[in-house]
Amino acid sequence: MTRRTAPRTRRTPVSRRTAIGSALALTAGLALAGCGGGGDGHGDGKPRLSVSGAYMPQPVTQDMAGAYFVVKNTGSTADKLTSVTSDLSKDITLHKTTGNKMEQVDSLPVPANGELTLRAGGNHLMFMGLTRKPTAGQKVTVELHFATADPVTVEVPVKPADYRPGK
Ligand SMILES: [Cu+2]
Repeated sequence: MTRRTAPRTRRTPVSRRTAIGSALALTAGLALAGCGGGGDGHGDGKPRLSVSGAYMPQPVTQDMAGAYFVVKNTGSTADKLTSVTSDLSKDITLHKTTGNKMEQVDSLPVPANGELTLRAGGNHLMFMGLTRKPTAGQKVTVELHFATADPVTVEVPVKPADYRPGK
């Protein structure tokens, strides 16, 4: 990718060819790392999103609930989570937490070849004015909307209020 791998200092033809060869190998390696093994259309410049680890702690009241998940992007283009819809609430907002203060944001970034993580004490969804009170064992259907990628529908399992992933 960079010229730095092929310095222009005194080179014989043989070593120059070697340097060019390494540069090509490096470029191919980067292209492979960027595709993330996501099937066809490598390098098409689109975000490739998948959602995992979703859960909603059983809300204490019908006033408010939160939800967490991870959005993985194996594409080489960044995206943004811009809104969420669900039949559970007409008022769903995106929040980030800085220190112990949470604030509403217009979007949450999904980096290229990276992840957006929503977790307790960090980024989260906030559902206000619930249409029902979900209980552990049920599922809540939410649709995630992104700036670029198509919407993703997620069946979010409702967990006990004190549930923490990996415990
Ligand atoms: Cu919040």
